[in-house]
Amino acid sequence: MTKDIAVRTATAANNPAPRLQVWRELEAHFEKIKDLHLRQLFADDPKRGERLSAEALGLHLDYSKNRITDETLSLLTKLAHVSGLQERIDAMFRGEKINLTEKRAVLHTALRAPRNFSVLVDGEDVVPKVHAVLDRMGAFATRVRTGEWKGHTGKRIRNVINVGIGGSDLGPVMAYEALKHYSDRGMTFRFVSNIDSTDLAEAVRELDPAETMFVISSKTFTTLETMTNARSARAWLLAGLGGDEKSVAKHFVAVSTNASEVSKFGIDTANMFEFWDWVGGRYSMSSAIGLSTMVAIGPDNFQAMLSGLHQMDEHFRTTPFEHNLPVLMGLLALWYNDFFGAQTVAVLPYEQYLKRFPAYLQQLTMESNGKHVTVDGKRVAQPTGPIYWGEPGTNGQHSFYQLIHQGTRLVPCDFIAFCQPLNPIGRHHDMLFANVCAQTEALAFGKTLKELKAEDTPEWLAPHRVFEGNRPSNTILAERLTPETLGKLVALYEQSVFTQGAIWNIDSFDQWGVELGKVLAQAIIPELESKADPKLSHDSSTNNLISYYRKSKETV
Ligand code: G6Q
Repeated sequence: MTKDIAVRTATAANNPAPRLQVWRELEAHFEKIKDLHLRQLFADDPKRGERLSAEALGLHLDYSKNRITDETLSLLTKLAHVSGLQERIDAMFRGEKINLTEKRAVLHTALRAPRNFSVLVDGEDVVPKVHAVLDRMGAFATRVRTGEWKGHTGKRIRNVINVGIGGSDLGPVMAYEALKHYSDRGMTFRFVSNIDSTDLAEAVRELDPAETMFVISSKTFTTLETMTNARSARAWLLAGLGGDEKSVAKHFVAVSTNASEVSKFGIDTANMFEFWDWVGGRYSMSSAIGLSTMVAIGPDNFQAMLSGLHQMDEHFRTTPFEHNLPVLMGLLALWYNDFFGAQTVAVLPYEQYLKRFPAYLQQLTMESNGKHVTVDGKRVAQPTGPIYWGEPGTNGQHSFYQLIHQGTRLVPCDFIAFCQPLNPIGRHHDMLFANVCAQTEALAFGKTLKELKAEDTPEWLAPHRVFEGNRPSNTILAERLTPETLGKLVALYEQSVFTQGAIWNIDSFDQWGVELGKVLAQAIIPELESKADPKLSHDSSTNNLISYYRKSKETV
């Protein structure tokens, strides 16, 4: 599809008149209910907790502790309809080039489609290609895991280091940490992303090069950080293995869309795992970028994760908005962002293995929806992309929850919890789960001055101890954290991001905002490294910083 046709499709689906009309209705509705307290909403409807929850694919979403009424939900779903959300969903799954500024299809959903599916990109069914790569990854992962793949000296590989950044790092490291319980504990997995040499130095520390494999993960295979780290990793390996260039083939594999750059680097393309330009970096953990995850947890567990992703994709594609988990979550995030003026969403997993999940979500949500213009290049009319952040519970309770409970800002929260622990010890899990319930209860209902007085709290202290409540939260529950459940959770957030982006009518799949800094850095590197004093022509602040650094370097 050409850009013009694509723009027309997108704007036709987003005919501004009905959208604006519903937006006005929502504004009027917001004025009516903005001060309504969750205490009141629950008192008026004793069954609210059961009524305002949705169940799908083994995930339970309790959204009753949100500052909404039935009318809010019906207006929000109406907004989704008039914004052309369903048309956009269909266009994405059909392989249309909905990433308009990069003229690309957006088909991470094809990466987890079963073999019998068919997804056309420019007339070609991509599902057979996807499965061919998955099969090669499976065979490779099995060879490494069983020790059949030997390093240059004949030793088996025990350490795998993924070298990548952004989308080629955050998904793999999050998935590895999340599914560590299922990983091969006889092996070590590390992740290097930062161009700060400390990252690589610490990752290879105490490792035997003869037992170490590097997975160089880069869609473009030109990214400064990844290629610099890859070259230094190569030097480390050669230094440890007597400088024999032939060793590279046994200790380096590549995941990329760019075969010619892979081969220029010296990696045999027989050891390259391919993906395609219709996979965005932050949506790539289910592509070959997941190779290190697959080596860690094995092909069957990786398949289970893909199945979870696919199930949620299908739920998103086919379920009426009123019962559609990603749509509901997307609409609620938009409600707080655009009507209550909330600037952030806290994601609070009560599961230690999900410790990197908030960091992963930061890229997914903020790189996708941190946009200031619509698909047709006009300034957006509403704030877009809330800031996502978080930490695993219960740690957060002893630090930043104070602000969420008693501060002056509204911070909608997503609590994520599991009914069964992966490492049961004594009463830990009941205590953990009690904290989830207690926090959402305290946030919603708080503690009034009257209640404090009834407890004989001294008058001077009482205001400090008041919890106003009315702080909204979602609670997402699942039985236990499995590869399949992780897949469902990831797709839940991916598609919630899609929902929000579709309503704002923005391109959630480009990331021009990361480009400018990269270009400027390329100009500054030679100014830091040149022997002769460079002629600096930046602003006075940047010039000063460069001079300060150069002076410090001279003293070393
Ligand atoms: C994600 C972005 C970005 C990308 C990195 C790494 O959507 O595109 O985070 O993943 O810049 O890029 P390469 O994989 O090309 O090295």
